[in-house]
Amino acid sequence: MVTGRLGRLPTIALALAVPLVALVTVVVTLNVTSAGTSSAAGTATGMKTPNSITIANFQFSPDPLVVTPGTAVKVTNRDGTVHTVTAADKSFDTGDLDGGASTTITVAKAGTYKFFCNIHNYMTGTIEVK
Ligand SMILES: [Cu+2]
Repeated sequence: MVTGRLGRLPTIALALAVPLVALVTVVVTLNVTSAGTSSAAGTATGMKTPNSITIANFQFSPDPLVVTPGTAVKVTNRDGTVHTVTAADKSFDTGDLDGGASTTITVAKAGTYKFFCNIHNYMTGTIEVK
């Protein structure tokens, strides 16, 4: 009797657990799916790929910056020193950007653009337009 009861209990627990696990799996899957869909639209131009380049501590970030063609990219210089964002192929150039100042550059065509600071040539970055 006792053995039979003990033997039956896990079966009942299992019978209850299986639909519960299935339900939880479905709910989690739905959440992940909806979160993925909404974040794809929400963060495409937000958190994941900001339309901006920040210069700080003699570094460009993000690097690479990925944008779609024609995107206006805001460049902000957070250093106390003048910097530039100058394309290697000269397709864009902020010119001298004072510390604390910001400006906007636009890259119309798809491609990978290497750029550098015209004052500190060791400062380099990349914009991927696609
Ligand atoms: Cu510089």
